[in-house]
Amino acid sequence: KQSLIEDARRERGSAGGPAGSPGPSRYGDGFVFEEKDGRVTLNVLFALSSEKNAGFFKTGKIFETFEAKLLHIESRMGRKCKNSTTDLEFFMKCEVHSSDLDVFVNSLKRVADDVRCMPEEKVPWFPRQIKDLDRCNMLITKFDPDMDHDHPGYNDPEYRKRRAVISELAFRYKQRQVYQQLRSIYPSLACKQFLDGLQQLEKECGYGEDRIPQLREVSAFLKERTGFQLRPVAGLLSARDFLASLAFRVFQCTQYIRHSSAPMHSPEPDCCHELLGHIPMLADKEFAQFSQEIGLASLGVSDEDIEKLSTLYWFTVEFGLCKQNGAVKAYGAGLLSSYGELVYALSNEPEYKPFAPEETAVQPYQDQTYQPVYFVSESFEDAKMKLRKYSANIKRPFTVRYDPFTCSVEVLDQP
Ligand code: HBI
Ligand code: NLE
Ligand code: FE
Repeated sequence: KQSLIEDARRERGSAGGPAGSPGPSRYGDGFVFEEKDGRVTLNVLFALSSEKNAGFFKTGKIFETFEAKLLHIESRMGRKCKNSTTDLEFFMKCEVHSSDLDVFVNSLKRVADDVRCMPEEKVPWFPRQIKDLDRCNMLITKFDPDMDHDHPGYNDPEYRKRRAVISELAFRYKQRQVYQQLRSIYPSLACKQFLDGLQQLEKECGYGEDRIPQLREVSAFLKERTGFQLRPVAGLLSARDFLASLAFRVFQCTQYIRHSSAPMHSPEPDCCHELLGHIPMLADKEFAQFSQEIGLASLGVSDEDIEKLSTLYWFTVEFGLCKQNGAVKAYGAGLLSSYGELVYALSNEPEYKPFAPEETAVQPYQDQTYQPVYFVSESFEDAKMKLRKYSANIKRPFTVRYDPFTCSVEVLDQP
């Protein structure tokens, strides 16, 4: 694990002093240090594992040897390393002879870990955008139950463990990454219907990088556009149950979010997938109609037909590509919610086949990682028509009809 200080500083990208200032001096990391009367002021960051605390006194010796003038010192508990010892992290501001800079830092590197050295910043870094707050993560540990002997929880290991789990979550919180990254590539890679839907959602439904909208508000939005409504579901449903809900214009939505260590792809559906992948498409009238038809076609059919329908659903609603204005665009939700796969699918790497329901329905698919093959339809409308025709031809000893007034399915036995 990287130390927090390093993390924060590196991301902040500390810059050197302005070029052309009196006698700039360089240190190996490429920073420019401002020299004044033969001395430079620098910030040094380093970590010492708690097992070898003696290291601290060794660093002290180095400061002494180089006649460093200490200006400021902070220390704090670092995060647990892999070997489960805890680092103590130090932050020191000091002044040394310019000519000693290299040797000084290298000496420190011999006794401490994660040594980083950078010039004193003229103006302290500060956040410019809400997303920069991800980097405002410098903790003050004065009242931390791990550090403060007087803390009521100091002697309660269970309490401290729980606190540590919660802290870890807070540290990993990267609020806007998924939305921002995807949003930036949609205009060039997503189909028109999707872009229209997303724009409406941003305008009228509070979509944006700052918040994850509630199921209830998105459901109300969709209901007004296309009559679709959302209901919460705990996880992956059987294909039969999942498709059946579409017959009623009900879309089953997961509530949880993908793990923050893999924001760009998740093999299972999560709220990013539902909200960014599916919802904008379900705001399109024709697409909504088409989704309900797949649902109606699935009611009461054999397991083999469910398997085929769900494969078709997979290569269209989830991973479908279509031509638009001479270019290939994505309309599948599984693509539109995964930065990694969206870029991959529209690169030269994967194989493309023309969408043809009979063939597509028996294509083996991949649900762990990116698809090796995608089906491209001549147009968005073409995919809908072909799939509609396929669905209508599935044999059943009865027909079904949806009654929108009672929101129920009528079953008519065939003579
Ligand atoms: N369940 N919750 C949920 N979300 C899905 O997207 C989903 C599912 N179960 C099955 C499934 N998708 C696929 O098999 C489709 O191809 C039907
Ligand atoms: N791979 C998609 C994503 O990362 O959002 C989810 C696919 C769910 C079928
Ligand atoms: Fe999905």
